[in-house]
Amino acid sequence: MPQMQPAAQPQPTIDGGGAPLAPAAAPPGAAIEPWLQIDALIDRALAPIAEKIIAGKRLSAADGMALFETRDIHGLAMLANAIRQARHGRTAYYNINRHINYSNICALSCKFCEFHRKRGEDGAYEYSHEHIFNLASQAAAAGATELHIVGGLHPWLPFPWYLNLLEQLRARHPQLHLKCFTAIEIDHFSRIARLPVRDVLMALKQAGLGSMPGGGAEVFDDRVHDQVFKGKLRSDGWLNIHQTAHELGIRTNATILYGHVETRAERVEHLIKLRDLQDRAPGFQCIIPLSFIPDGSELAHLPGPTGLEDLKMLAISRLMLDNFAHVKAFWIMQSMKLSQVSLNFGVDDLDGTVVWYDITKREGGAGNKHQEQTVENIKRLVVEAGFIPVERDTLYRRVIRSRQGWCVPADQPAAAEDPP
Ligand code: V47
Repeated sequence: MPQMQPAAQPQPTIDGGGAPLAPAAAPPGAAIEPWLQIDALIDRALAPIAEKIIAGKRLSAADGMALFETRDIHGLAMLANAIRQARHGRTAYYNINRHINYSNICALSCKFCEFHRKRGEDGAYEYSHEHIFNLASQAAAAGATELHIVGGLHPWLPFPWYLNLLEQLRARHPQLHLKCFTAIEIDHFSRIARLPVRDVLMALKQAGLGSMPGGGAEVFDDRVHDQVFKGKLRSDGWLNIHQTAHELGIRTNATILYGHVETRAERVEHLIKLRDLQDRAPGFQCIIPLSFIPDGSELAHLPGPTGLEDLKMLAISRLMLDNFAHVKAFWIMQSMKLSQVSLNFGVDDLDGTVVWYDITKREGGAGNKHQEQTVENIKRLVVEAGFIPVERDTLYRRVIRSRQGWCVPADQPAAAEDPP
């Protein structure tokens, strides 16, 4: 049993220090081959893709489209699973975390979002620092390793409010990893503080920011942008902010919000843009494909993705993003039942216990935002699916628990690389 010590959080520095990250390299063909039987593919259009995967060759946009068009769902699962298996074996990750959505007051009014409110509007809320500290204390007492903190683009909170929040959280709970603020919020801070994005990120890092979540990416396409989230940061802005974060040694996640007005070709382009950035400036830890939940949004007339489309999106993310270590199913969006199934479609991470989630709720549950998984339930579902549950921290290091608390053994590789 390793000695219990406080988990080593990335040391905040303002110079962006830390070892440069290597891209999470694709596993060699030899590791993949035992899991891929080309003869078992019913859709022969998948055979050349399987050969590319075995040869360690990168998939093209046309391959991505062929994968979306196939009806051979078992063949698709086999391809995605071969990569998952070679990278992670039977491990399925989860974490003990807590989402805190500090305010739903937002300068934007994206059509897909049921969360945003204007000042004074029914249901508008804004947490005080004290309230957030209480939530953080509850999270720490419940054994959480991570706080995931995001909110709307609040029109009048000043930048020091956010810096102060991180500083005080870090002082109170040095062991908790602070994964906070999407690129959209970072862009907003840069405007309100009249500071370049790099300076904003350096100040947040110094205040205690551990990493950035992947939200706000939506779909990297101007047509979709103008139709559904006009006014929001465009794709080049989102990608530049993540690139700057990576250059400063801040790890980030990536998302795609699918199943509304975008085409499959636009999804494939989105994934390729993420893959290109990961080549240029490695630092993404995982992709989280977010299944659009229409309820309560301005797009409530749309049906939202089917279960099969969810599985395809997760599997194709695994296949196209050969330089991403992890694919996460966020059970809030995909449902826990489908997330369990997705472990056999390339997914290796189920995110966390979550507890409260204000942004969306499936099946018309708006109003009741208590959305929690117990560790026992996550483990039960993982084991039933044939995998080994492994608790990770935000940087994908194994967490060891004892009666004294939790720790991450010091000899583990850091984010973006695979644990042994
Ligand atoms: O940015 C908003 C999306 C995102 C809806 O980085 C919706 O570890 C579906 O980014 N239906 C926030 N999605 C969630 C997010 C996230 C979640 C879990 C883990 C991580 C991580 C990141 O949710 C938003 C937006 O893209 N969203 N409305 C909706 N109706």
